Amino acid sequence: MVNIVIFGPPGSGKGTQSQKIIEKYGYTHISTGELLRKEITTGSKLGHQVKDIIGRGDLVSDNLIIDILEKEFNRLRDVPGVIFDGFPRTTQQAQELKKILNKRGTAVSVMLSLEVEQNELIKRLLARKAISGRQDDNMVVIENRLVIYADRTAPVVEFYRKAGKLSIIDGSGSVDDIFTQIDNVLQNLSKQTAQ
Ligand code: B4P
Repeated sequence: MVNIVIFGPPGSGKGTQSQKIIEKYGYTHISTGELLRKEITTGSKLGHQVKDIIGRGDLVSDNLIIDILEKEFNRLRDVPGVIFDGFPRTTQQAQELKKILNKRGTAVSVMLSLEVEQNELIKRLLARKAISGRQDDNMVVIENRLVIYADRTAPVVEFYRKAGKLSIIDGSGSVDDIFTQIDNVLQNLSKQTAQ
């Protein structure tokens, strides 16, 4: 089973590139951001708990998100691959993901780290706000999300670098050009697995 961690700052295109991977490879997508937004939309207890946290651009607690992720992952049966989008976002989450996958006899195959300059990230998120109306896509909250990304999330790259799983992707071009880089990495991965 292929396990892809798609990683990068807010607006780096994790969701966009995940859709391209799904179209080509048929992998299952687990986006923790989408799972949380669904809870908010349905007005669940969990949704109420996380609404303000997401609205401020803060991270929800590790315990809460690890629990959500584990339940979602354990629901999957016989899938060829999984894309973890927006998880892990802290080193503790990365350690827990390793344990969750180990229990199923599998491991992270690759981390695709999308690198994009800050001005471009802000431009993309403000453009998305006009279409999606996402509560966390406004200038004040975007700035907080970027600070939190730098402080708490960016160090996760080192975890996967040390494990020899890191693949850096230039996330600044067109959607198709970025996907070409990702596709090359995934094709090499399947060649290695086939050997
Ligand atoms: P997410 O939903 O993961 O929010 P995100 O980081 O902004 O990523 P998203 O997928 O939306 O954006 P993308 O990079 O695809 O999380 C939301 C919140 O949930 C977090 O802030 C946090 O509070 C909470 N949360 C989620 N997971 C958590 C965890 N593990 N631990 C704790 N809290 C957690 O950017 C897409 C935008 O860029 C789109 O508008 C797209 O059209 C555009 N775009 C993409 N590629 C482009 C390109 N090449 N050129 C131009 N535009 C492009």
